[in-house]
Amino acid sequence: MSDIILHHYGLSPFSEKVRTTLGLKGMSWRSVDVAPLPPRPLLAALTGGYRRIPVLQIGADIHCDTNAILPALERLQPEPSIYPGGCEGLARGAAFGWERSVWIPTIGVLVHFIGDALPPEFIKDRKEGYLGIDISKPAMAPDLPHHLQVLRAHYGWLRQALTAAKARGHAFLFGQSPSVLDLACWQTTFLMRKNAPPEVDALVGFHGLEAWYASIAAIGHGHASAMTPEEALAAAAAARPAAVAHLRPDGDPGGLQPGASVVVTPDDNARVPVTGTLVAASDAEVVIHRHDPQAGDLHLHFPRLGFDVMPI
Ligand SMILES: N[C@@H](CCC(=O)N[C@@H](CS)C(=O)NCC(=O)O)C(=O)O
Repeated sequence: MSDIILHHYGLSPFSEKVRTTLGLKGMSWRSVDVAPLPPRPLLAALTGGYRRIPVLQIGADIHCDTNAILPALERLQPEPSIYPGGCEGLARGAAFGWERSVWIPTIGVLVHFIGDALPPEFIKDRKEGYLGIDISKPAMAPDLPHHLQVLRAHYGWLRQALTAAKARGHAFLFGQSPSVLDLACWQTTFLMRKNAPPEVDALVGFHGLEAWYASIAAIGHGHASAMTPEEALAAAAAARPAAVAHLRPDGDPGGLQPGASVVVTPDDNARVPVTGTLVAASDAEVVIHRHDPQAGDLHLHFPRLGFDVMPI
């Protein structure tokens, strides 16, 4: 089997969600460190321009967005499942909602504490190429009360759900191992708690969640060995995309047919369009083919949640 290659950087919490899933499943993987700021030319050759981090590569199959990456890892290594107790639909939906709702508020709270240390080029890049908003401390400060309300409301329902789970004898939301929802709630908290001083807990109403947080933090990252971006590109060029066995072969439930030219674009931020030919699609995932002069034939996998797939 081809290596499992993760393109990521240490400070990226969405990457931490993937690293922790690799740890949970006890997997061995290759680690390609990317710069926290573009340009990332060798990665762009694989992704067709999709700019967010992390990206998972398995040979010539490129999985963009953690909502495509975690299901790919689940198919490769089903145990322990990230959908304990058959929670897949509920956990996937709520995880999407959590990340959408708390991402900017989490950044707002973090900037309140560490904003003075952010380099100007980082603030410029995140405004122009990623979030579309100014995340400097003076620009975020007026929204702090609102951001705190959002986080308190979300940690409130998480605490309620975990208390009920504990009463059923579960350590995590749906059972004895973390679900995709636990991992999503955990990763944004990881960004905040790793980088802000301890008083952040009281500010956002994090109390009662410490043991749950610590159990996920203790999972670790599995077995990683370093790989260079050049080696990863060569691995893609030497491989062929895998046949798509997990999606229906008769096209998109919305009517797009295999062979159609499409453009796939995130619907929230870093809205770089990626063009290709539809290979297969379901309500959960779309796979497109593209040819890159350096990397060869590739299949790019995107989740449907959070992406627009349009014919061209
Ligand atoms: N929905 C995406 C979000 C990924 C995301 O926003 N990642 C951040 C890093 S944690 C990012 O790409 N930041 C801009 C960059 O690194 O270029 C996912 O689940 O993978």
